[in-house]
Amino acid sequence: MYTLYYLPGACSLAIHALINELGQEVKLENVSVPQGEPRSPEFLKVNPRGQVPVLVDGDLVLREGGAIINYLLDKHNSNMLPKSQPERAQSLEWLMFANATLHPAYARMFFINRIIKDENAKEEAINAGIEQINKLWAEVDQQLAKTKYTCGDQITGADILLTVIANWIGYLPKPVQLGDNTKRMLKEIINRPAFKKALSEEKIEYKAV
Ligand SMILES: N[C@@H](CCC(=O)N[C@@H](CS)C(=O)NCC(=O)O)C(=O)O
Repeated sequence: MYTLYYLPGACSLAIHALINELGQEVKLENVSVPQGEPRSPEFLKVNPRGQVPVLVDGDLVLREGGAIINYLLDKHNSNMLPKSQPERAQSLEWLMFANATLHPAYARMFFINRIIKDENAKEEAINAGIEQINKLWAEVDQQLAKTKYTCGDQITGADILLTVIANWIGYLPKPVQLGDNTKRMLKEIINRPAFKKALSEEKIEYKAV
């Protein structure tokens, strides 16, 4: 059985939903602590960065979401990681887009109040950051105007992670714009039984669509 260290609604929700998609059993470890308090010493031993997701599979401990998604889909021979090229490379490109480009763009906005104290500088940084996020979602929307999912007719891990990130609206200082094609895909994914189960197990409401 897998163990997944998670924070409700965080990027770890994508791993949780994928484990459900794959029909695998998982022991869920919620690492939430009251605001301002450090993570538990037990969890910091598992991940000194104190971040989720962490997946434990026997002796293997993985601490990066993109690697965990790739590992799970590959191990279980899932169609959500295409077998042939160029689809496989494109699915990894979209996964990295979600994990390494869109996710950090959100993270910069989450911590802005802590980092910038000057109000004018903060306003400028927020406007620039939200504009960047809107541009990234516009890229997703342009792709989804052509294809059902980011990589064509087959849903991939990237689509699940994008669906999780889109729901972080409540943590942003200003609203972001999601296009109609994006909303269409999000609605479809949140109605998948595996995604619904993960939301309900983490007691998370989906508010992006
Ligand atoms: N590069 C890491 C980043 C993980 C990350 O930023 N996790 C966030 C949740 S989405 C987290 O644990 N935040 C709490 C914290 O940093 O203390 C990955 O993609 O797995």
